[in-house]
Amino acid sequence: MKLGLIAMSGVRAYDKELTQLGLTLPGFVERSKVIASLPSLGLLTLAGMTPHDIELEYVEVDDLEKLEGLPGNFDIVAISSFSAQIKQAYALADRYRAAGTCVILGGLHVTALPEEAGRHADCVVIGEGEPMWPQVIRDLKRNQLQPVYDSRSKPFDLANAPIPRFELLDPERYNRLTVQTQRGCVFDCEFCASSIRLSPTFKVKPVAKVIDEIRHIKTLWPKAFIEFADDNTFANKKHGKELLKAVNKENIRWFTETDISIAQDDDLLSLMRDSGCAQILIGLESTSLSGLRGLERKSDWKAKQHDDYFAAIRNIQEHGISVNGCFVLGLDGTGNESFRDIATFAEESGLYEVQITILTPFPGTPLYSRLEDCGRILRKDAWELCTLFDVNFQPENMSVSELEENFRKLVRTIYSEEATRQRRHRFFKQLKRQKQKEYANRSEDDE
Ligand code: B12
Repeated sequence: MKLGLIAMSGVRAYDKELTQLGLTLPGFVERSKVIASLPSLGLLTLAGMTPHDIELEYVEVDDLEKLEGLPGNFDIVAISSFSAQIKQAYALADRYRAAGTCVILGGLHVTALPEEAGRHADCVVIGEGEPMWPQVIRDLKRNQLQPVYDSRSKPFDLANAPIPRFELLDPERYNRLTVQTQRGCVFDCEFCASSIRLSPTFKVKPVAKVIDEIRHIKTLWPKAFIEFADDNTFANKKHGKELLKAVNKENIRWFTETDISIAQDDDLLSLMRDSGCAQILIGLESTSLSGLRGLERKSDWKAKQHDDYFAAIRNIQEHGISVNGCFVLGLDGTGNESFRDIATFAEESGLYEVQITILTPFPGTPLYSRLEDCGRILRKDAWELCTLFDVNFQPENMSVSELEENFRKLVRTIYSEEATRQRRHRFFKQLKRQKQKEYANRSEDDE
């Protein structure tokens, strides 16, 4: 039996003008080039649970239009799904089925809309893949594959996580590899379309397991750069510190996403720096309190952090860790002033890097339901717009074209060569000042 693991791997923005603009801006291109080379950890994880009598091949499909014929000669294909490329995934699935190949669909989009996905597959898997995959394989072998497997009532313990089969990848093609250390989140942000939609409860992977994965990667890529495929790596500070102490011995460079509360823990920050942290990405979301209010639905946590943003960024960066601060444009409670405010904040806060995206109602999110209920979704089922760079909702305090046009302008401002250079320069100057201060303090202590 030959099983093809198929990841859709293209997409940046649907808006052609923005794509064109992105191609000419150094800061914008840098990050997209780097991350575009990440493989599908979801599929490699399932591969790690697939018995060895099943032959496996990992394939990435970027653009269906450029595809001649169908990749591989597979009996079954397992296709992963994000919303932005789901229509291409469905078209590919339809082609495979027409050619007699059995199609299994799973992933974030399929979990949000299993009925839609079911129209293009022999089988859909809802939720985390691991709890159901052994049964899917058993049923496949017995020729008794079911149309739907739902893992939502079978939460997966990450202590049982398999080692992803990174050896299926072409070592020449990848320079960064992902490792997941946790799933779900302690917060509940209205727009979040990430692993909380698969695993509503927050859970962490045992540190020893994470290290096993890193070591496996190092056998294949001795100088691997690791990106933790987490939503909030340091939500659990105790686990985070244990993890960092172990990572410290692995001699790697790594990147991750987390929240601003790390700024209150100097020990954690020192451990991050010492263990090879290259940069962290933090969702600041908005520079204004009115933009932050109501975003986090459990305790309005994001709004409560607003007053500490500057001090927090300073403290993290003074530890030698550069911060990529992320902002969402088009949030309720924000208007046309928000574009200028973000540009000013980027300058005054000393942020090393800035990421801006457009508020995106992904299917299955509370944001989507709310906007749909008030008739604010512009195009129903237009999942190709779920790129984080395209507008598919009616903003509260600006027109759609104002959001689009001002977003493009802000992209030009923030990612211009000069602004990017200045951000880098400010960061390194700040770092130098901090080192001098530490040196002076140490000398005083010695005297
Ligand atoms: C790494 C990453 C990427 C990589 C790799 C993508 C890939 N092929 O896997 C790259 C850089 C290529 C990428 C691209 C994009 N990304 Co991205 N990315 C991530 C990131 C950081 C981690 C994803 C990850 O590895 N998770 C861990 C794995 C284990 O989870 P998983 O893939 O969900 O798989 C599990 C289940 O879903 C299931 N499963 C998955 N597939 C299948 C298939 C079958 C058959 C079965 C049975 C089960 C199954 O089993 C797995 C184990 O439980 C997340 C954010 C985050 N912190 O999670 C964003 C995220 C997934 N990306 C996102 C977006 C928007 C994009 C882009 C549209 C950006 C853009 N403008 O181009 C593109 C879309 C590309 C596409 N194909 O459509 C959104 C997607 C939201 C959504 N619901 O669609 C996320 C959640 C970030 C966000 N801001 O919300 N991304």
